[in-house]
Amino acid sequence: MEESVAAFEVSEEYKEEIEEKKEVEEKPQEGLPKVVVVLPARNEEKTIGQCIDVIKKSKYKPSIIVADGHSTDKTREIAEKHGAKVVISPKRIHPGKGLAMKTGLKAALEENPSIVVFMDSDIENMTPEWVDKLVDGIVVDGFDMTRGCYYRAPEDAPVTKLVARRLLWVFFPEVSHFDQPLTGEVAAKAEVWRELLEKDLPDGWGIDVAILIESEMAGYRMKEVFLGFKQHRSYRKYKEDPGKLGRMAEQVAVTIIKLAMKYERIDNVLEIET
Ligand SMILES: Nc1nc2c(ncn2[C@@H]2O[C@H](COP(=O)(O)OP(=O)(O)OP(=O)(O)O)[C@@H](O)[C@H]2O)c(=O)[nH]1
Ligand SMILES: [Mg+2]
Repeated sequence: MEESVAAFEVSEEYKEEIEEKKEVEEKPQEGLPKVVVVLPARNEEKTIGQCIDVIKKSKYKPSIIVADGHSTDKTREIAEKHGAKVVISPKRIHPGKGLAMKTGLKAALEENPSIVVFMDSDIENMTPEWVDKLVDGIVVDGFDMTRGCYYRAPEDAPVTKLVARRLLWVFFPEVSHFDQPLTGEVAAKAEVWRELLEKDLPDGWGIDVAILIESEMAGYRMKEVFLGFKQHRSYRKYKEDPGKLGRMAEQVAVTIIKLAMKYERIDNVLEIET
């Protein structure tokens, strides 16, 4: 019995060879742009490992940073185990998606990438093609920013439907055609992100719509990329009671109004029949 076990033992040399091969496989192919994916996460132990594994399979072989908002579950531990680098927001604030994204973005830019991609870490049905399609939109089609859009359950996305899209129509009609103005799946060239970091982006839920508006006002070329159906954990928390999204609705609305003031659009309200 002992003998047959020994027959299957792998030599040290062979192990080294496998490790070397793995390293090559994990590096992007020559000629492909360097891509970093940032995953903001707060208490996402159920999905973070799977998201990292899926993203690793992208043809762009991205490096992965988890921007943790002081999770109290095993998010950080699992992220590291699955091979992601973990950075933590400098302040424990809630809601803190924006602060986490800015923290993750700074860490990503230190790696000198060509492209940085954000993906939510509560997604249950992500595939490697999500990253591929977003990055292709920049590398192949020449856009500065690509933004994921998807089918969602009919009751999903009340803040998008009732707040973001309506207020964008009032104040920034040039972006009101975007189906998912609050998408968490966004890719852009590193220089675009560097410029956006100068814009004092919000620390909370306002960040996604601020990225959209500021990118439009800076004249960047953006396109939405269809990613299929989005199934995410957060939806289950509010599907019985959309009132749980009150804080998000408030922060998204206030962000749009503040930017309407900044860009002297606030008087647009005078045109709206009430
Ligand atoms: N680091 C950090 N991440 C956060 C925070 N709040 C949310 N996130 C992450 O941001 C991503 C999006 O948050 P969700 O709660 O899923 O909200 P959403 O899907 O954008 O919004 P809905 O479509 O309305 O559910 C998830 O990966 C969260 O873990 C936070 O305070 N800190
Ligand atoms: Mg979600």
